[in-house]
Amino acid sequence: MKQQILDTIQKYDKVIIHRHVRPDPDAYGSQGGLAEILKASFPDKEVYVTGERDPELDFLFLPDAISDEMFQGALVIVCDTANLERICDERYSRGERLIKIDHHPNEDPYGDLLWVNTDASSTSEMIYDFYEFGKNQGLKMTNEAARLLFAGIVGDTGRFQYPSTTSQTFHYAGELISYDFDRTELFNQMYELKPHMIKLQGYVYEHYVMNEDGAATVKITKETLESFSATPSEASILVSSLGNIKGIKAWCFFIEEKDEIRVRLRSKGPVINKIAMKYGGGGHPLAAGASVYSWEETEQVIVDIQAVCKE
Ligand SMILES: [Mn+2]
Repeated sequence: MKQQILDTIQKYDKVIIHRHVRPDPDAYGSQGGLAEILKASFPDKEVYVTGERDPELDFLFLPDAISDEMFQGALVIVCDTANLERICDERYSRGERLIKIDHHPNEDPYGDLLWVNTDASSTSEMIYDFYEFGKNQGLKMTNEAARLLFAGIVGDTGRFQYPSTTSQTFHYAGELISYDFDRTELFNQMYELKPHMIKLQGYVYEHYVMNEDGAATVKITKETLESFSATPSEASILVSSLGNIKGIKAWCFFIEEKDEIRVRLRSKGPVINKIAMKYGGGGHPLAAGASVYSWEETEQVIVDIQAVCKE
């Protein structure tokens, strides 16, 4: 598959790379890392990154402005995105060919070429793997590509803590840090929290509820967000903060947005993406998300989380 993808890239003069909505460092990292590798390897090609800008991730890069016409005859590659609905920038279908590169379960096998590796910690790890595979066929790594891929791996592994981290992950991360970028600055950009966020984290620690089976939830209403001057996407950054509570097995943040309540699920063992799917969402077995449309509905989600923790 890697050879087919490389052959296809070589055939096209123009490559447009997408990622998922509500981006995280792996979405940006795999998208931008691949773009940087392709730009360095094929200076004659036009390579673009598209998708709505997320100000929280400006330290990684700013997406390109792309007109509709630019999709004509382009090769479109989508990174880190399990299903079509989650692709950021719906013009992905306007290209000539579509490639999916992802590490989520392949629930929605879209695209003309698909490379899905659920054993990879991150799509950024897969992009490094792709570079390794193609470096004797002209693929070049750059300092900037290394910085972006490292950010993606760090983000999706929770700084190398999650079980998805393998010896290959460490091996690739080790290769990546041999490139010239400021790792300390990158970690600060990824993990420093503004003072209002630390206060909101305090609210989360004070208000989460956990039962004897280790099922925990916290509800963050619009009013709460307003009182901390925080946005829903800022609140979702705190989801992992409950993970170090002794005895916790699975947990959920309910974050009220304009017309919906985002359900952000995390787990240390019980499979929670089935719960997400039940509510029209999806994700990994231990990290998933969905949306519900009333606070009554959140009660049913809580029952579901408690059930998987009891099993
Ligand atoms: Mn990912």
